[in-house]
Amino acid sequence: MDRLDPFLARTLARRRLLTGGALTLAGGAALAQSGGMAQLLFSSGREQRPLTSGFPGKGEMILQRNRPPLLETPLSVFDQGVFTPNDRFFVRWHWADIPLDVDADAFRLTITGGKQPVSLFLADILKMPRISYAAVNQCSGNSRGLFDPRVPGAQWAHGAMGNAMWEGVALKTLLEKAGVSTASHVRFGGLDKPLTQVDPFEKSLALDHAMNGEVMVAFAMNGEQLPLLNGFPLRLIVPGWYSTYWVKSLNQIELFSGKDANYWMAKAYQIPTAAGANVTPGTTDFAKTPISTMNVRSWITSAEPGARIPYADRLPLRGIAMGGDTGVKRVEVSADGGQTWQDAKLDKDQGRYGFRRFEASLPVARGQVVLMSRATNADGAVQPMKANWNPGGYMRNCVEPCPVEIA
Ligand SMILES: Nc1nc2c(c(=O)[nH]1)N[C@H]1C(S)=C(S)[C@@H](COP(=O)(O)O)O[C@H]1N2
Ligand SMILES: [Mo]
Repeated sequence: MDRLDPFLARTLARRRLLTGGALTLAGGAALAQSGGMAQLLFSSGREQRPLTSGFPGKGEMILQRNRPPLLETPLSVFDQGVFTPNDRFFVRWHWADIPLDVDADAFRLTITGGKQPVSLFLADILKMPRISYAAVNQCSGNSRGLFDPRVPGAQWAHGAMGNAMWEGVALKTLLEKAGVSTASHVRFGGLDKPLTQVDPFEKSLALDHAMNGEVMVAFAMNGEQLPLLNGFPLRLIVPGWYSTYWVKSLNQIELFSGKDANYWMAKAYQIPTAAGANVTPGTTDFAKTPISTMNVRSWITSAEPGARIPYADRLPLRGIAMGGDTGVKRVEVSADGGQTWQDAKLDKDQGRYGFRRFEASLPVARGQVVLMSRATNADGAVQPMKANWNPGGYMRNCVEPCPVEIA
């Protein structure tokens, strides 16, 4: 039987971000706030951020920066389901000149450096064989605001991540159309542009990785076309890898040989080669390598840090875990700051690159309680108790204490 297919029935609709109204993203005008403030617990204490519903296609988000937009997903959203709704999915752009209006009929994806140049309309791509899977999109600097001592960069709490069901064409299929010759790498670029004479935001992958059949050029997210702020009409999905590689509004693919000298590969997004991407705080002189695969993490989502919870002799807990570049094998929970642990019940497996929900119920007494969750992935990697540190604020994956008051 034919699957209901909203993408072939009609081509992707033209996406226009600014339709007038109060918000002029491009002009950097003040945002209409929805009133509330988010309380984020950073390493140096609580900080407030405005909540906003002022961005087109987005519900209530934590406003980290206006232009270009950095919008964080409130933790409570992750408590509502294993997939992060498109209208609550975090947003991150590097350059202020982001696409505000894309004509889906005129849009083209070009592939150069192969045996023949290829230029594809969206309609062409929609006719190609598709793949689909769940995968977590997580910023390399997710949870950076919890680094101690603090480091510069976007001060995210834990909401610079989201899990979606992605659908698109395997990058391999597209590269085969171009004819892979002797290239060693593949570079990806999007429609956004820097305002000054600096390197555009471009990332590259080794050819073997690009051809693994999993790396995807996606046109759909959770069964809908991509929101413009999340990369309409096409974005790269590199499952298991940090989202710095997940180039949005992807319109250029280039096969090349040799080392990528672009700033975003050669200079930015470098992590220490040391275990756990961990160096002594303050150190800047260490062996570096480009960030790549994600690590195992978990979060309690049924309570926010600092919450007051009415007393009952057992406290029900819920949360989410991710394995990094493999599945989640186990999640343990603690209500005594990590002295004793109990296995949580894992919810349905949605695929090894996605979130896995868990739940548990723990005996608690009245007073201050520190809740924790600790995940183990399919490779046996366990979240460490101690946080890592590096100057970029990358790859945090320690057990996150969630202090609450049972009253
Ligand atoms: N074209 C383009 N793609 C991009 C970026 C960008 O600045 N431009 N930022 C990357 C980074 S660092 C992140 S964290 C993710 C954010 O994806 P999202 O906005 O869909 O959540 O997009 C990635 N892809
Ligand atoms: Mo990022």
